[in-house]
Amino acid sequence: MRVQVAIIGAGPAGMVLGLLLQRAGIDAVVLEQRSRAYVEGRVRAGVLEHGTVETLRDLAVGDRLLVQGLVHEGVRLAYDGDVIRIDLAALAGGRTVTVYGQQEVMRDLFDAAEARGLRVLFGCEDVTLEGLDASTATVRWRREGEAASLTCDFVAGCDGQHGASRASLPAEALTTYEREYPFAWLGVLAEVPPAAPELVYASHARGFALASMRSPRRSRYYVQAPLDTRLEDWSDGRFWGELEARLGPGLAAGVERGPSFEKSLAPLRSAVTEPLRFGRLFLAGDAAHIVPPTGAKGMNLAVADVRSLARCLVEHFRDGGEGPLNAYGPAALRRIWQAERFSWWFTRLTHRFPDADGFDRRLQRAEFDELANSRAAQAEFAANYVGVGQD
Ligand code: RFL
Ligand code: PHB
Repeated sequence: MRVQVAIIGAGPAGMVLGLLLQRAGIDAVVLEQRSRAYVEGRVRAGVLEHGTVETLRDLAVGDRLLVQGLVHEGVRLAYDGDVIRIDLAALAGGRTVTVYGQQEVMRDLFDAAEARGLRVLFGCEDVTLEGLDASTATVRWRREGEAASLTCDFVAGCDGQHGASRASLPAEALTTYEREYPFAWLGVLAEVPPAAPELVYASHARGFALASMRSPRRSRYYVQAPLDTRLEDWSDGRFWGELEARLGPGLAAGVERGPSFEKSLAPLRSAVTEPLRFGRLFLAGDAAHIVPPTGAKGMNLAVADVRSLARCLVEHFRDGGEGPLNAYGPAALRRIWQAERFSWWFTRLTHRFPDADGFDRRLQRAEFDELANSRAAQAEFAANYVGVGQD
């Protein structure tokens, strides 16, 4: 098989890129290690930035999103039970965010790929890349026990945090800048109405909590927990009790308890790998960077990356030359570092760090008060939350 672009990974980055390239008449194939059911079943992101919604609409995969997505014009922050509301729409020029689960996004993308004939090969194991510094790259894999390969002009590494693309490069070609956080998020899904009509990010002496949702009848809640947390130690009763304590009495009154049907632990990490291009390989999405989920940026950054990458590849195939190919990384990295900065700052503001003392706690409070009282601080928060700099 010979294609113009081989895309490794069928997460949000790989699938949006595949559909964008296909629309531009570029021959692309997506190689995914797992099954469609597995990728669609992963409970992950919930908040789509304005720019992500626009991209999905523009790709004509937004019909269900426009009907079922919950448009949020504001978001709430709580500090030891005191609550402020950031009016995103008023402060960010009418831009809002939309609550729509990543599982739903994936279903829409896979349905569109199937309907439009974009080739997505699931169950591709042992993917290896060769010839990234030659004139043609080769991708090899095994599927249902059979060895297979293709040649291509470019490879898009969209295979997430633990994928094969980045790992296949010589260590000296890349630098990873990173921060690990000494805690994780324990998340649950429950078939109960959300505690509040908008998301609540809560900082409390006991630790961080987040009240989110998937629909008017389905809630998604998180509490900060130690990295070595064992899920079996967290009964539903313990989870609800901890969540309510951290949200504070006002918000806790709105929490409806119910059985959880999903419980998971996600460690927090910030990381960026540079550069984003190595010869014929481009990195995009979680394969290139990780943000802690506090800013809800991960999937949005992945979509923003591939929107830029698609534009650069289309320009290259149309006009030739290296210019567009070299433009991708630097522009994407500026946007990525803005999201890294915001996610790191917001994590630091809202989480309890094990080595923090009274001084740190008072600084957090002062920063929260600044957000409560300063329209300028709120405007900066709103601009970052709805998404900065779609290039
Ligand atoms: P993905 O989604 O990880 O997809 C990569 C795909 O590549 C496949 N793969 C391989 N395929 C072939 N060969 C290999 N060797 C391969 N290795 C891996 C994988 O099976 C997978 O299908 O990366 P992508 O496309 O870059 O998308 C990134 C987003 O999924 C991620 O950033 C978000 O889920 C992060 N995230 C959030 N993002 C938001 O924008 N808003 C949120 O509210 C939000 N909340 C979250 C989150 C992530 C969380 N966790 C679990 C880390 C909340 C949580 C708890
Ligand atoms: C979610 O609903 O899963 C969610 C919402 C906001 C975040 C992270 C996750 O910042």
